[in-house]
Formats: sequence, C-alpha cells, structure tokens
Amino acid sequence: MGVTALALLLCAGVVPMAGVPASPIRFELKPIPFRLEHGEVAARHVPATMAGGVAVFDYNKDGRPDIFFTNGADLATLTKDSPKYRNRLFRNEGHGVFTDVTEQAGLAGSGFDNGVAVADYDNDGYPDLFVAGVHHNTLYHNNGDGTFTDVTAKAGFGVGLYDFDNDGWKDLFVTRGDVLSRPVPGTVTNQHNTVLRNPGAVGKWEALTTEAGLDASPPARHRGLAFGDLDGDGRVDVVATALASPAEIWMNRSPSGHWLDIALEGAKSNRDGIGARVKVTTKTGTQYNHMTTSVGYASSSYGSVHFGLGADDRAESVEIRWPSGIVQVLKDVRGDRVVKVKESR
Ligand SMILES: [Ca+2]
Ligand SMILES: [Ca+2]
Ligand SMILES: [Ca+2]
Ligand SMILES: [Ca+2]
Repeated sequence: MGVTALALLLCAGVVPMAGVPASPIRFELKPIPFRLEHGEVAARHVPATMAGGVAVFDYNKDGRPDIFFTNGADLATLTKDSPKYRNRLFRNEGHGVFTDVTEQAGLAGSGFDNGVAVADYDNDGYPDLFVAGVHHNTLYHNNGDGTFTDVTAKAGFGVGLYDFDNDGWKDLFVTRGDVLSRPVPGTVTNQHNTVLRNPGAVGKWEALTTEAGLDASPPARHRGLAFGDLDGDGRVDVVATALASPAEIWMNRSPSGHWLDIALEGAKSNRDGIGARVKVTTKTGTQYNHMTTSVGYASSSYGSVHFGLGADDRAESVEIRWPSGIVQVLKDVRGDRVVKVKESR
C-alpha cells in the first residue's frame, strides 16, 4: 500500500491491521457442521435448486438465538433416506459454540424440505416451527422443554402464519402446487391454495379451500406469497404468484374480531424493528408475535405486527422487546387501529 493510500485510509478513520486488508465492514467465518444436501443429479430437477431455508430463532428462550436449517432429500424418492439429509437444529451455547440438538428436539424431518417459518401459533410463549416441503409440510409444536411435536401434515409450498379471522389465534396460509417440471403420473401438479384455521386452545386444525373461496382462480403451481393489509380494514390480505399463471390477490373478507397492529420504528435497534418481540395481553389472554418481513417462499411482506383480539376491543398491555434489549410497555391500548411505536432511547 502506498503512503498516500494509507494516509487516505487513516483520514477516513480506517486503521488497517497487520496482514489484513482494511475494510469498514468485516466478517469472521465460523464453521458449523451442516451441509445442504440437495441430491442434485445430471438430469436437473427443480427441487434440487430450492432447498436451503434457514431460521434464526430462540427456541429455548435463553436469550441466545439458535439456528435451524432445512435440508434436501434423495431426489428419486424425495425422502431423507440417509442421515446427511436431516434438517438440523443447533443450540447456541454462547461464546460461539453451537450444539447439534436435532435428535433430542425431534426435528430431523422426512422429506425434501425447502422453507421454514417461525411463529408462536398456540400463544404459549414458545416459538413454533413450520417447515415447508416438496410433498408435505410439517407444523412442529415447541413443547418448551427442548422437544418439538409434529402436529400437522399438509402439502404446500410457501407458508405464512397470520390471524386471518382476528380471533386471537394465528392461522396458516399455504400456497400449493407441485415442483416437478415433468410430473410423475398420478401426482397433482396444479393445486388451489389452502388456509388452515387454528382451532384455538382445543380442537383440530381445519383445512379450508373451497369454503374459503380459494377455488375462485384455477388451480396452479403457486410459488411466491406475501402478506399485508391492502385495504386497511385490519384483515390481513394475501398476494400469491404461480408459474405461467396470473398473480392472485386474495382480499380477506372473513368475519372478523377486533384487532391491533403495532407499527415499529427502531432507534437504537434497526429502523424497521426487525426481530422485536411483541406481547399483547387482553382480558382473554396473552399472545406473542415478532416483527419480520421475511414470510413465504422467496418473498417479502409488509410489516406491522398484527394481532387479532377476538371479542376484546382493547389490549390491557403491549410489551415490546427490541433487539437492543430495550423493553417498552404500553398500557390500555385501544384496538382496531395501527399504533405507531418508536423505540425509546
Ligand atoms: Ca437459545
Ligand atoms: Ca408455541
Ligand atoms: Ca384465527
Ligand atoms: Ca384487509
């Protein structure tokens, strides 16, 4: 490096370390024993390019974010017929140590998995996992003791967990359609989307397709999926794309309970407040959600943090835990509106 270049760098406040190229942004590579196995073969298949979802979430609530990887499968059978295809959960022990806890967590999976979504669908305070796979999706309930239970199995592609009827329980929208470019005889390639209604504290998940009006467009190979309240009526609407088919906007016309949207603006944390966890307590109970725009397959959603309040027209309290560690609590918050919250300093 010439004297002039060094002087310029020093003027810019960048001090080069010995033997390391100077840069204002630097990363240190940390190995983790996971390899994305997509079973690629010479005859190219669509699924082989689509594996590889990652979720960073704190499954055991010790304050350290953990890492979950989805993984592929044997392409001929679309099953995980070798241990190398297992999905993997790594527990963050702190100090850069990650332990593979897949087995004890029960998260190895069985098919060719590509996507993953995190949400606390049963409002018990523990984040649950939804894993989207080529031939089946899996909803895993986080039992809070380090283990997960497979609680549902439905086919699909992109997924999003939102409370579509604002009854206080998050439902699941699934875009569907097969990934095979040359379908195997007997497999259905074009499909309608489906919404799965969360039954609440007791009961069974209900799969709604025709009932929910989702057969109003022809079946297709659905892919992209994004969410946002397009008309500001407090009901979360859906936009989906499908291969070689018109895009679909699904305006939410569900009979709706009360609702509350929390629109975050970070100050010390990132400006969108991504990663902030929000806890809403009403007369009926407590719910959790978090700020993210990353929902659905290869898509980005419009974010305020949405809550259905059911019969309650106000929240007794709204607690926001910002990524910075700052905790903000609002009391007696009227519902059926978007409440803007700026991070306190
Ligand atoms: Ca953790
Ligand atoms: Ca949960
Ligand atoms: Ca619901
Ligand atoms: Ca709406």
